[in-house]
Amino acid sequence: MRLWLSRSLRVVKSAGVQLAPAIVAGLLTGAAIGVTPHPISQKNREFQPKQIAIKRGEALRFINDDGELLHHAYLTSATFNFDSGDQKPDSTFDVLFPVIGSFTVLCAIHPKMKLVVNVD
Ligand SMILES: [Cu+2]
Repeated sequence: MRLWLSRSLRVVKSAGVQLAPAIVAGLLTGAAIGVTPHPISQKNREFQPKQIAIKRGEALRFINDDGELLHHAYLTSATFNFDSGDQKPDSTFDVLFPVIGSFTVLCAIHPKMKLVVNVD
């Protein structure tokens, strides 16, 4: 990884001033895959997106961006569980999905909130 990166950076350096910023941005995005959590909004008492496909080992970031409301994301299944507890406004909660499967995340406070997570 380090070798690949330094070789790529040399390419960026020789690509000239105008092209360099775009290439560097692409490199950073590529390096972040697998570590940057996928954001999940909870505005208006809805998970947004309502469905998401991720790879095993990736994470979701539940953002309470819903004014003064509390949320409380949880998942119960045979292979994987989590429970955020009551989530305060303007806070985030990250969950890494370590197993493959199709999961439904619910909110303990708002029964209509539903998020389907497909992990492969
Ligand atoms: Cu909620």
